[in-house]
Amino acid sequence: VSAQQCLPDFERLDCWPEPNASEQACRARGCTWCEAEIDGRNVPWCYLPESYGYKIEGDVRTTPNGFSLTLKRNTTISYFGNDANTLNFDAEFQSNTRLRIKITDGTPRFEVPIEIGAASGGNTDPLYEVQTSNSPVFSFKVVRKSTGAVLFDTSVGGFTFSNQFLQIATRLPTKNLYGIGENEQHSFRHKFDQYYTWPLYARDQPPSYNANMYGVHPRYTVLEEDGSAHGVVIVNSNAQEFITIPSPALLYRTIGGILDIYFFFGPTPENVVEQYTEAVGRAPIPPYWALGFHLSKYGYDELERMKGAVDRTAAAGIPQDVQYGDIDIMDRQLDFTVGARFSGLPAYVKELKAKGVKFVTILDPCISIGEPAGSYRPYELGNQMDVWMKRIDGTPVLGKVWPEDPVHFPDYSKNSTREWWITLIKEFKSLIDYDGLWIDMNEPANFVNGDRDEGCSQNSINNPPYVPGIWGGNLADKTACADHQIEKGSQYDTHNLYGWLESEPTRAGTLAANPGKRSFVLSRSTFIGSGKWVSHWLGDNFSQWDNMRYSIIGMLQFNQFGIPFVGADICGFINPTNATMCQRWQELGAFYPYSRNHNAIGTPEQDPAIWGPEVAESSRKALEIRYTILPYLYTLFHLHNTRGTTVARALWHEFPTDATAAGVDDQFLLGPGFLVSPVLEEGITSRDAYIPNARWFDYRAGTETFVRGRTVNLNAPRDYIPLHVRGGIIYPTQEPALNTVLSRLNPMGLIVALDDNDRSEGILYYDDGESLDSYESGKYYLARYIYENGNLETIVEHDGYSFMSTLKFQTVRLLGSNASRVSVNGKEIHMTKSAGGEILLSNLNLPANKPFQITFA
Ligand code: MIG
Repeated sequence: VSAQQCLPDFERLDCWPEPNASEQACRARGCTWCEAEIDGRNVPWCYLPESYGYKIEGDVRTTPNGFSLTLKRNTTISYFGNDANTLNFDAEFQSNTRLRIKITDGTPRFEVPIEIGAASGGNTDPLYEVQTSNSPVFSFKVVRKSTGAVLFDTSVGGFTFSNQFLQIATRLPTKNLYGIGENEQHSFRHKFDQYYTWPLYARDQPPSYNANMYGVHPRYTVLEEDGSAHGVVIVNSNAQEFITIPSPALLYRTIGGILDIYFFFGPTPENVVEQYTEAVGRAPIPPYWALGFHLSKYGYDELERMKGAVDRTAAAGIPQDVQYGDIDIMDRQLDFTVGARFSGLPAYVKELKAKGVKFVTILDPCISIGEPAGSYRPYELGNQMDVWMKRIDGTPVLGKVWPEDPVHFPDYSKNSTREWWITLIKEFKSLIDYDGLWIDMNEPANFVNGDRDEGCSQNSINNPPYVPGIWGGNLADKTACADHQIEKGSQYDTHNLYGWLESEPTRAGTLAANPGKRSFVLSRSTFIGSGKWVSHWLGDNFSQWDNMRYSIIGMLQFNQFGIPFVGADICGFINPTNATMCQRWQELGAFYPYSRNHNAIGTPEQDPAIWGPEVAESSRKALEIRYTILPYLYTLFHLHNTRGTTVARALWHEFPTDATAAGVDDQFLLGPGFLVSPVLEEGITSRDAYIPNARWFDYRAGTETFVRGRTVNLNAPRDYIPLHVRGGIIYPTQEPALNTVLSRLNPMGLIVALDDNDRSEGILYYDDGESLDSYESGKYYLARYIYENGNLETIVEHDGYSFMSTLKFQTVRLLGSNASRVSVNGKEIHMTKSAGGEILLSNLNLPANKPFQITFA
């Protein structure tokens, strides 16, 4: 092929994904070989011809909610053999905003055992249409009707459906692509300057560029030209990868299952998450205490050091709601035990709880088989109940993890395992009175590849013809063999579901252990829909400034994945941190939805008080702001639970037509209006920040920013994180305290920030913070606050939480008004106005559950 006839570098669909491409082999496969013009951009030299794929056979069949087609294979090119000759293509218009495209080959193949929730809103007026074409081969387009934008377009080619290699590619309408995880990404918006591969396969893997990490979320959002957004999820649990193609296009490959693709049409970015979580499930509202600050370390080594950290934190006046125990509290790292060095821990946990501090402890899935017969109940009972992952011959898999002796991996897809796990979790409660659980190593992680004694046998499951670009290059790398079995299937199909399958039983266990109370479970490995059971931390990050920066991207991604309760290990996990980094990280981490400082074994302690007064003070001040806005944050979780909206939010979710906002990923919002602009570099005391086009006020001083739609340099001394509130939103607050048991008794307040029309509106959801079904049983308080024409009014929507009557609204901060007089419920009172223009009302003494009216003039 002469150079002129070559497809341009950035439009090629790789025909040789496996190693050792050669011209001869490429041609033998029926593909085109053309050297790339540009080096170093991962351009494939062997690529598919345009006419590759399937042809529609027969007529379109109308189905109750869409249509289906039969496709016949129309190529002799085969990547790895075993191509399906006949496919069924099914388009189901599930609602006006949700489309499902399902492609199967009519043979029994693995399908992810996930429940997808029904779509609301009917399907009589879809925002989209699906067009099919048969020329030169079958392809389909998904089009947004209102704009004509082509959101998905497989005419780019490459469609393949074989036994162990499935592939689909689409053109992208813009380069505003976000999502696909879990990977460490260096920009929230994907880059299109070259081909990038994003492998997805659950792995015990600290954040590293291009590595497949703990969880699997084959999901992305695209922001379209006009600011509309759509989301796509491919429900598949095999080893897989996405490749971004500069044209721009996206290529997806998986090595099993089916192609089951859901589209969510927004049109706003938040609508996309609402629709996605309607399908895959929403997170229940967390216990209130879980929104406080968490402190953890792997390797306290002895109880006294854990106590020291807790005492230091309190002595520095730093709020703390939760203390953690890691595997070093166990007896020789055996689940459900407490070791001798921590024999005082159960009593200490009671002490902590008396002070209002909760305790969360860790569980690994693997169970040691080496304890003397009859002495280790998790193993004995597990054997009795037959709960283990199996080798192909039916004997339990042997792995090597933290316990000294070999381990078995529980098969959480089995009912008996669920019962076994719940029983142990319940019994454990009488050993140690924990409040929540942390499930780690559930990729599942293994220190040897495959079975400890037998390795993995050579077969097409363990050694498939193609392995996506996962680290280690082998499906068994740091985990079980692909042909190891759980009830729901082989690891080949279910590996990525392991943590997801463990999550629901763990949640059920905590619910059984704490009857009537909400569950808190933190999981390392997650999959589509995990948010309805667990929260997530971003894993074993490094104590490095760049890792601090990437944590914002991870947090924003997981909010799009429907797991809003997420954060990174504050100050970093691996390697020693330092005072200046920890100071800045504590300031940032105070605004993660999930705020925990956690640290590896063998590294110096890094709790916020250990660095001396300066870091301690900065941490205290940032966390006190977190605690002040907890009613707002808590309400955001309620809104997530009931509507599916995000908690931590990218700027472009609120300003989708703002081209600059689309690229901002070093700042974020909590909800619609609380803007966090952290310092993410060493040694600087100011930063450039983007202020979208709205009215904004400095959170602390209440002064109006007056800059809008521009980047501005913000002053940020070492002890200070820039925070702004957006006009148009009312933020409910409550005075901070050392923990939420105490802060929940404190006076409440409102921050009323006015928009361009001198209007503002907000919501407060409040309940006892711990009962399982507060909302469902009506035991909550819900009010809307509206400021309009100088009037601040309460609309009590629901008054079902009796304790609310004992709380008082004491302060109102009005930002952006030039009023000079104020009356409360008809009676004029005194107000103060700061130099910066903030109007402050204090000592209001208004019962928090009674409507009030405040009039400004
Ligand atoms: O191989 O339990 O990500 O948070 O401290 C390390 C010990 C095992 C990994 C977790 C980390 C935890 C650590 N675990």
